[in-house]
Amino acid sequence: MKSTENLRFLLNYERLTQELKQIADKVLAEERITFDDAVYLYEHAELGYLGVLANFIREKRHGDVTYFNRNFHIEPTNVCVYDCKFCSYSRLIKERAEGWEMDVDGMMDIVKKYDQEPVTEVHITGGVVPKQNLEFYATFFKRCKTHRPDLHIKGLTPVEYYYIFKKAKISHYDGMKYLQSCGLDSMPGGGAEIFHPEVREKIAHDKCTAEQWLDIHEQAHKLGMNTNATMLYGHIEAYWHRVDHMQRLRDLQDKTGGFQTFIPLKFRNKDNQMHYVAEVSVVEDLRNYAISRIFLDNFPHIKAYWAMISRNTAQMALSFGVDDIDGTLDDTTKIYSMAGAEEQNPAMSTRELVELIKHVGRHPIERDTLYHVVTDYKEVVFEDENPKKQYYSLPVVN
Ligand code: V47
Ligand code: SF4
Repeated sequence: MKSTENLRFLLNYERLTQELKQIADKVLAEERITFDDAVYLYEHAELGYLGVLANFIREKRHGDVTYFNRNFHIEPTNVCVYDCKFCSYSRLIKERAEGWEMDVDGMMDIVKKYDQEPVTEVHITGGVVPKQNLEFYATFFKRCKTHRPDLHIKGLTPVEYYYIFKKAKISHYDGMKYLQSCGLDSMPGGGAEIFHPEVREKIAHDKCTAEQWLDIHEQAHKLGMNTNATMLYGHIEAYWHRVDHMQRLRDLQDKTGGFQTFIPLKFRNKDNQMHYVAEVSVVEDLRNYAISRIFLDNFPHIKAYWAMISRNTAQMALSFGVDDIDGTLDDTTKIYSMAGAEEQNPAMSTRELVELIKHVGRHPIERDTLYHVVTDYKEVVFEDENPKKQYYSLPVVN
């Protein structure tokens, strides 16, 4: 473990502003930083400083371990009743009539395609349409669990749930309880965008509010489900909007402890109504990962979605607070490729992902949804790989 003195040396401590010194002292003493501290970091802290502090927290909690999960995605529809300005779905559909709406059989056909694959999770996400209502998902969850009981169902977001519970005239708690009894295991982090109404009303004016999003997660946590949270950053929001977003998540996490992972999602501007908004730089992506790792002290994991930010940025993110990389197998999630994601063909084999992690001196572990170890790849040598091959290793400061 790096000593505090050595970390201060790496921070160039004596040359820091008083504010940056105080924030560094708090982080090194494992104390919580405030809202104002986080805004100050966004406005004034440079990349190296943030990397040292975020990596200190990351290594304290997870050492060199970097998690990944083998899952597959189902997008039941790409049509949507909502009109989020950043979304590349709705506009393309209207213009090119490229919409699809699956039925339960169609979704089961996708599940069955993976019968012989060692996947542990199905991640379900997509648009919102009237036909895919409470009974539609209840039927699908039941059939999926009957077909493959060990497959973890990480399904839908409060955007869908708010819509279908309202139509079914059922409370958030009762709706989540019912779907849990049908086989739903956990919830992904989508639909959060930016919570503050000043931004939310401009980019996602007609879907669930921040309060509704947070309440549905709270009910899921009460039922013992683990969930994730995202933040769509790098568009029209100010830094303090990002901090406000994370503050609301940190507060709920203090109350319930049900969040597992925070996933910052970089806004991509292709083929959507916000195409005129420039995308932020890779440096800003790394700063954002680091500040979220520092601020969200009660979140166990920070995840990078490599298909969205590129393989190289994902590797760098592992030194800026990230301990989890999403997406293996054939992750063909259309929502990102349509929006201009770095990887237009976002498929990576397990071997490629393991090597990507090892190349930056980290220790790859395949996990299940709840972070139980499935396979430890530290010593695994792939067929035809040179066992003497040396991976780059980070220098250790004692
Ligand atoms: O809520 C839509 C985002 C999210 C764009 O929980 C965009 O494990 C960038 O939440 N540019 C859905 N992002 C995906 C999601 C997710 C992804 C990976 C893992 C997990 C998890 C959850 O996609 C939406 C929205 O914030 N999105 N359009 C865009 N143009
Ligand atoms: Fe619909 Fe989700 Fe796209 Fe918004 S982001 S329009 S809710 S699919």
